[in-house]
Amino acid sequence: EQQRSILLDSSSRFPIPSGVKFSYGTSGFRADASLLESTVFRVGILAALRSIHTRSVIGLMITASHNEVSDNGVKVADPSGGMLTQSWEPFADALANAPDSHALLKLLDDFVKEENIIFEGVPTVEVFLGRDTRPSGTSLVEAAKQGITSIMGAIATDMGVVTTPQLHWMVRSKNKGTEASEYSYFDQLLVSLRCLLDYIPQGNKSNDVSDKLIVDGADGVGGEKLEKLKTRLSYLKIDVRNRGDGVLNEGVGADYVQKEKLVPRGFGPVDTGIRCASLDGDADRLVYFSVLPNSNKIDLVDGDKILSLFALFLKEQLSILSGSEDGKANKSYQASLGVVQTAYANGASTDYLKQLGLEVVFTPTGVKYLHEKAAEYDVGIYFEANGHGTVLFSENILSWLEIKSNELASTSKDSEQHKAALRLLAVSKLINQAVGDALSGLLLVEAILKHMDWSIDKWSELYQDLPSRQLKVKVVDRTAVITANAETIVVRPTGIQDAIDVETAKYPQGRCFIRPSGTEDVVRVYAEASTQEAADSLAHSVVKLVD
Ligand code: NG1
Ligand code: ZN
Repeated sequence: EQQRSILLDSSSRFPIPSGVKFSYGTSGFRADASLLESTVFRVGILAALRSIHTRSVIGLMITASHNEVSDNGVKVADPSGGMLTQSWEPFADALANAPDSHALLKLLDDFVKEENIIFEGVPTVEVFLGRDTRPSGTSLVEAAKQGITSIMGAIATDMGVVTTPQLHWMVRSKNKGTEASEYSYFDQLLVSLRCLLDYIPQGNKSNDVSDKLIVDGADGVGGEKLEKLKTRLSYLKIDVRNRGDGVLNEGVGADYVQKEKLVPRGFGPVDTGIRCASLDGDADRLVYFSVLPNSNKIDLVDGDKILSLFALFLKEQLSILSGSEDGKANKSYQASLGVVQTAYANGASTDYLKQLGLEVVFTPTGVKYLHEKAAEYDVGIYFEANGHGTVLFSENILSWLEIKSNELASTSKDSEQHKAALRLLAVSKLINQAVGDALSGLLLVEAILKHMDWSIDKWSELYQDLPSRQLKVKVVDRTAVITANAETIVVRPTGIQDAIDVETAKYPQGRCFIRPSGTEDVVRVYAEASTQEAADSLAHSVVKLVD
């Protein structure tokens, strides 16, 4: 009874705006910030219930990532630090759209029964709150707090302005019983980076790889955090630009750089020859680039190439480890290595990875799908072309690596095998195990380039991207488009796929697909072909089919 009146009272302070339908897409709820208070309040309730149900810390992040500054969004991190379980998404949708307090209470009642959420005997549970630098974040955090604390027994812990991956990392760390502060996050990154640098092959005199790096912070939280991290980093000389003085994501950031293939604001021809990287607004995406001479165009090194670099390095380390000193294969453990991409991966990257002998699998767009797939391997690497991705290590391989490295430390310390084991362990700590993380990804890229003694040009030349074009079409109802085979084929409306096939067949190396966006009211069109003109023309002709 007391619980009911608290809920009725608090929810009446957050009426839902009329005429809006909220949907928990691939990255939570997103909308114009002015529409989101009731949604965030309700997600606060959901996070508290999830926390009670799992008896664990849950995360609630307020961000709209690479979207414009006037937008905002909210998403939930599960106990492992990963995305909210998909089975709760329909509840999230229903909750966000409940017309009034009474409907809300009824929904909550039903869901608590259905999921069998037990309140008795629960110690106080905790929800970690984080937000990016959007001005609307402060009032939305307040709404979230009200939602969380309207569930008896739940408390909110405000982590302040953090990157999305930091919050996910903190949730994971806390639930593992380790420290969850920003300081300990930086510590873990720096210690594991140090380890990788300590085991750089002798003889790499780094003639090729400079220690100079320029980073575009997208005028968001990433630049600010990198500035802090930088003060504890002796190896690299990082020049952080777009640290928050300009407008968030406007002509800056990983999304802009990857889609437009142009230098972000604050960069120009003077930067030619220097390795550059770009983060997105909440620092969970990372791309690299170099500025082409005398122009504002760039040579883009996207998520697919970051993935290729990681795959190459990890494959090498695993094979050093599995070959024994006398040349016979070590039978004690055969680690599975898998690579996960989406249909947006450049065709040339997929060819390259397969030619390395790697297993490449595809999932629909959205990190929750890629993450889930990658978790099936001992070492699973996933990346979206836009720069979101990470490397997951299974519990099995981690414990095997621990045992193996201890064993090697006593039998053959400093052997190549011993070093490979230590490097792999270091990668598992450096790269965020919860979610794609631009800061940890950046440090891993830097360590591997140093290890390989590669310049960004050498890295970029691993393979040549096929020219591509991405367009979007505003539609009345994007849910009318239904796809199959990891979004490569349209099943409804009928007839469209045949028409796309006819267009695609006109172009050498042509590939094209359409899918409804999970974050915007649009249908996206992607086309690839042997020349830029051909890719553009294919994309435009398919746009006409959708319109
Ligand atoms: P949608 O709007 O579903 O295409 C976009 C990105 C995804 C993912 C989400 C979450 C593209 C083509 N799509 O999703 O990869 O990053 O945003 O932010 O880049
Ligand atoms: Zn992001």
